[in-house]
Amino acid sequence: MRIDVVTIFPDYFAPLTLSLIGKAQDKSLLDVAVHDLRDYTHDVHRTVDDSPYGGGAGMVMKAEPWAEALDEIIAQSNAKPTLVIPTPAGELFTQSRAESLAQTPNLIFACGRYEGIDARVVEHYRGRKDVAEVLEISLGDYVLNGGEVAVLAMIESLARLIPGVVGNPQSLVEESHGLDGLLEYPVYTKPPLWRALAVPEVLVSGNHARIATWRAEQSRLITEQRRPDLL
Ligand code: 6GU
Repeated sequence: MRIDVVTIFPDYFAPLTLSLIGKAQDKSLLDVAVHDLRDYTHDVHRTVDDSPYGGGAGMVMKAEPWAEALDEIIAQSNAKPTLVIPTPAGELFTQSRAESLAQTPNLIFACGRYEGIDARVVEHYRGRKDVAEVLEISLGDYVLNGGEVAVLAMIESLARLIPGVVGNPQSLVEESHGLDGLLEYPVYTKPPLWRALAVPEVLVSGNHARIATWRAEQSRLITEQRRPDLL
């Protein structure tokens, strides 16, 4: 999978060289290229923003550098890319969205800052269905200063679903938002007694059927308590 990220803060993406995502890049399962939006400006100040039409607080990112960057990246793509624009005004990012993005050979993330990107950029690429699929995606109902942190989260969650990135594929099934759509059951390791707290007896019973039943019950209880909307 090829991922292109456009941002005015390329340094935000340094963590992608670490851990499983870094190893995935070493193994060529994943190829992440980060582009500085300011490289697509032509004035001495490398201007990427301007004041909003209609007035109001903050600045808006200019359409021209975005289009130059995106046109170049799209032209270099082998397959038709999916263009993801992180915005708190987008559709909610979910595990099922991560699963579908993990199957996309070419992803482009356009990280907006300030009050967002001139709306004509999305309008333009939405109208060019021959060259890209456009998605506006939000991580949740809160506001970040820009798309960078959201894109790091999206890349981590989709990259771990690419075959070979996570060592044991079974660990992708038995986790929160896994196959059953429930939250994960609690987990324990040695020692069996720690600060007067014992590991639940069933887990040391060796009875795999009882263990599976207990875990399914725990998942349901925890989901009921914390996220009844998932049931
Ligand atoms: Cl994707 N971007 C920004 N700027 N804020 C957010 C978000 C995205 N998701 C939640 N808050």
